[in-house]
This record gives sequence, C-alpha cells and structure tokens, in this order.
Amino acid sequence: MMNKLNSSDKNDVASMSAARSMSKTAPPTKDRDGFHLIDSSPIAYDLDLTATHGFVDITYKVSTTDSCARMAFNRPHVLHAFRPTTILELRRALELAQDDTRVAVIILTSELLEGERTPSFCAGGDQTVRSSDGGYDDGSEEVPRLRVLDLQIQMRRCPKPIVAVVRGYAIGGGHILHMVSDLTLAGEDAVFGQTGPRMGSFDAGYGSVHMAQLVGQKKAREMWFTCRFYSADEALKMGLINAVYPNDKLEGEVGRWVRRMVMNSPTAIACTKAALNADQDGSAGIALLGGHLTRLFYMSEEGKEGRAAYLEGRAPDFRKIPTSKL
Ligand code: 1HA
Repeated sequence: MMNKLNSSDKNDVASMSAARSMSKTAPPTKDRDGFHLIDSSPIAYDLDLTATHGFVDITYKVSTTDSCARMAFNRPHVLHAFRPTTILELRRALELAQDDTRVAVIILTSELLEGERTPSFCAGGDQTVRSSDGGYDDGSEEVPRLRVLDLQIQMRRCPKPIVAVVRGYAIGGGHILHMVSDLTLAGEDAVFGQTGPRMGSFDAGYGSVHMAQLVGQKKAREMWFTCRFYSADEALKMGLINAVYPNDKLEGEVGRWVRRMVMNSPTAIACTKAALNADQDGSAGIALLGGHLTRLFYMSEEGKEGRAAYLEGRAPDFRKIPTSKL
C-alpha cells in the first residue's frame, strides 16, 4: 500500500488512498495527504526546444511525462545576469509554456556548471549593457527599456504555477524574479538579496510591494536599505521561500512538488493564483480573475444558449436551464 507514487497513479493520489490507514481509530496525521509517497526522482525532460526556438541566453525544455516546462538562465559567465535578449527569450518561452496544453507547471531556474562556476540563479540586470538612457541596451531593441518589468507582469498573469528553483545567488532583479514566481524551492547554498541602492537602482513595483507582502514591512525595508544578503535558512524563516533542500536532493524534491501540483485541478489553481494576486494587481488583477470566470461561463449551458439564440436569430430561453445555484 505504501508504494512510491508517480503522476500516472492519478486515481490513487486523487483519493490519497495510498496514505490511508486501515485502522478506524488511527490518530490524525499530516502524512495522510500522501505527499511523502510521491516519486522524488528528478524530472526527465524529453523535449529540448532551445534550438527549435533559437534561444541563446536560456534553455527551454518540456517534460511530457511530468507535464511541466523548464526555462533556465544560461549565462553562467556572468552568474546568469540578464540582458534584454535574455528577457525577450524568457517572455517567449513563458508564452510557449502557457499555451502548451501538455504543460501544467512551469519551472524557472538556471543551468549550473558545478565545479566550474559559482552556482547562481540570477545576478540581476547585466550591468555591462546598462545604458544611460533609462534602461538596458544590447542592440536587440530600438530603445533601452526595463523589459524585466513586463516579464514580472507576464509571470503574475500566467494561469499556470511558476516555481523558481534556486541554487546560489538570487540577487537584484534576479531576486525579484524568484519573488514574483508562485513558489520558490532552494538548495542550501542559495543566497538572497537586493543590491539596487548600492549600485544605483531600485524596483518600486513588485520588488518592493510584493516583498513586503512576503516578509513584512520591517524586513523588506531592511533588505532594501541595507542590501544585506540572506542564507536559504534565513529566507525560509522570513517567508521569502517555500522550502530548502540539500543541494543534491533539490532536483528530486522539485520533482515531488511538481508531480503533486500537476495532479491537482489546473482550473482551481489558476483561479486561486488570480485571486491571490488580485489585491496587489488592482483592477488588472480583478480583470484577470473576471476573465477566468467569463471563460468558464462561455462553457456553461447559459453561455451556450445566449450564443445559440443570437446565431439563430431568436430570443434566448434561459428558463429551460435549471437556475444557477450561485
Ligand atoms: O534593479 C533592477 C531593476 C529595477 C527596476 C527595473 C528593472 C531592473 C532591472 C535590473 C535590476 C537589477 O538587477 S540591479 C542589480 C544588478 N545586480 C547586481 O548588482 C549584482 C552584481 N553582482 C554581484 O554583486 C556579485 O557578482 C555577486 C555578489 C552576485 C557574486 O559575487 P562573486 O561570487 O564574488 O562573483 P563576481 O566575481 O562578482 O562575479 C562573477 C562574474 O560575473 C564577474 O565577471 P568576471 O570578472 O569573471 O568577468 C562579474 O562581473 C559577473 N557579474 C556578476 N553579476 C553581474 C555580472 N556582470 C554583469 N552584471 C551583473 N549583474
């Protein structure tokens, strides 16, 4: 009964029956959720789509077995600092993952060159292409821009959960990308921090507002005003991340989290994500949640009757449909 489960054991896990005790008097246990029984082998990616899409600053892969996509910074010589090209590619990859019906969860991480380079998730904006004209400029766009802000918004609006998987440095704009991700799983060598006020930058958007929601106002001010760095354990204690694992166990544990999430209802997750974001995102946040509702309504009998009546040139007959239980 206590076998390891993988995502193909959908019925078993949906009822969480494998974690059920045979005894009718067993004490309640948090292990009843069956999470510990889920397969914790690293995810195997059967599709490497990096070259297909001409990506050079990132890699992009899909696992059709585990229903997830993985987009990874691939600039280890600068600790995965991003330039405009990197952000353009990430935005395209996110679009691909969002529209791919084989994908339910999206991982944002970095390629590691263990033993050759300091592990890093992302060291923020590449300062060698920071222009004096109000943005970053590597020749890929007409005008210097701060496109990472658009990526942050795209991540918030993406209906699928985004999991940041962090080894090493998550600094500056890289730190903000992990915060904007829905979940963060870290290796024990992860280091988190902002550097803006030391090197002439700041993020007065999610980088400040969302940080304060995660760690509280005092800690957020400390992070920004002092530019101190924090260990993975400290980050966990302050609510900045979800879990820390030994470096050699991280990929397997990521597999476990992903496999559990892809067993759950994508619609429930999408609507909850939109709801959790709605207060910070104001009217745009409510509009996204409202858009999810409208799409569901379009699939309902009432929605279809309205369309049919219009196309058939008759009055709609909503009375033939049992009244809404809302
Ligand atoms: O704030 C924003 C924005 C705000 C609003 C809107 C848009 C924004 C967009 C971006 C940003 C920002 O990201 S600002 C923050 C930019 N990032 C930083 O200030 C971090 C800079 N890096 C460091 O402080 C350190 O590298 C480190 C603490 C993360 C690690 O130190 P370490 O292990 O001593 O490595 P280090 O030798 O410094 O770096 C390794 C190599 O990577 C170096 O190159 P090398 O000398 O080997 O040729 C280093 O220059 C390069 N590198 C690291 N970070 C960056 C970088 N090169 C360019 N840009 C970087 N950010």
